[in-house]
Amino acid sequence: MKIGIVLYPTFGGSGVVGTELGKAFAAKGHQVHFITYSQPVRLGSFRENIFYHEVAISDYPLFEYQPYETELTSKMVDVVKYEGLDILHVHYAIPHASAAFMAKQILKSQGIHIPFITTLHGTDITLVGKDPSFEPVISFCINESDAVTAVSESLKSDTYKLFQTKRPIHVIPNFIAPNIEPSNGLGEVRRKYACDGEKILCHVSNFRKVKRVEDVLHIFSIVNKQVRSKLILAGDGPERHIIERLVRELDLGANVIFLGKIRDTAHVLEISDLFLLPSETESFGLAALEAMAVGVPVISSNTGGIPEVNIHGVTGFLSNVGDIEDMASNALNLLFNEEKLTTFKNNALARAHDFDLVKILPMYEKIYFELVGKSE
Ligand code: GMT
Repeated sequence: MKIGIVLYPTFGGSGVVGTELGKAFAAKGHQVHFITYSQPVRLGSFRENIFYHEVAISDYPLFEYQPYETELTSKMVDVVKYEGLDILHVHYAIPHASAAFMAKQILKSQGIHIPFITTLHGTDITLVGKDPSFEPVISFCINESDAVTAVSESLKSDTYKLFQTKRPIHVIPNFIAPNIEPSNGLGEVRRKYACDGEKILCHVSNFRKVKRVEDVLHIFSIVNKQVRSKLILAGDGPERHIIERLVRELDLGANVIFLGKIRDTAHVLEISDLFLLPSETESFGLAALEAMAVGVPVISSNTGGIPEVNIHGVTGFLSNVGDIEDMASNALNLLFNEEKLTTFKNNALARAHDFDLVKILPMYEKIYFELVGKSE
């Protein structure tokens, strides 16, 4: 099959999921064409069956805002037509689903049928999407997509609550890609960040308000008073300067390490004892699953789709959003008890296998085949 994948090529979860999915389909022998404005960060080096089509963004002086959606649409039309794609899979509703709808109509006028599948990832529905200025477009795109998937039951139910749609939404959870190469000399790497006997807590995000990175610091501040520990923060984003200031205010400078944006977080997670994810809302929490996949228990909020991934009292603990005292006490509960921590680490690893790519890939593939087999 020839598959076109449209995504945000950045560090965000939707881009990671779209890219890993494309890589997996290419490995299975499908031809995969990524269509986006820059090379997806997780794409890696040259691979068989993978093609990348860059959407060039013009800077015509008349436009105060460049019409990305229009340029994306034109590129989609071009790639479908000249590469002979069978299906388009767009990750994130805005503006990818509306561009796909438009591309589909243009191609239809030229006698070409192209089905498109839209995967809803979270903020396109729960934050950006519920903004009244986007609502009519998103409702329309959900209704016009040939198939719609959501990454959790929670996101599916939010979509029905927030949008005018009754159409079936398939829940296909996010997954773990099997390309994490175990690193050598973990102990040595660990010693670069923490002294012997110190614990390492970790948080990875895009430092947006919704991630509540301030809570991460407050939790760590409580933990650090009772357990010798370090906090590693990976990622970057609009809240980072606030967080840096808070680190100074809380006098945590010696114990908090900012790594900034890194491509491969697995190696940072591997040296961590606990992962903190106190988000305001989270449709799935891919970062938590990635932590669990290398055996790191998760201390998180109980919002959105997180409880579908992190099991309270088994793979970590869940608390109400903003309840930093409870999250800190849950972290200490594990850090004080080495045996319990080891059990939770093993549980986290085992739970992550429920989300192995081999289990998830056929769910998408089934939809692709159904749509491609069906002509309008
Ligand atoms: O978390 C973000 O802000 C990025 C966003 C994205 O679209 O890249 O993540 C969303 O999609 C991820 C992949 O499906 C999910 O794991 C995240 O939970 C979801 N983020 C939110 O719902 C806030």
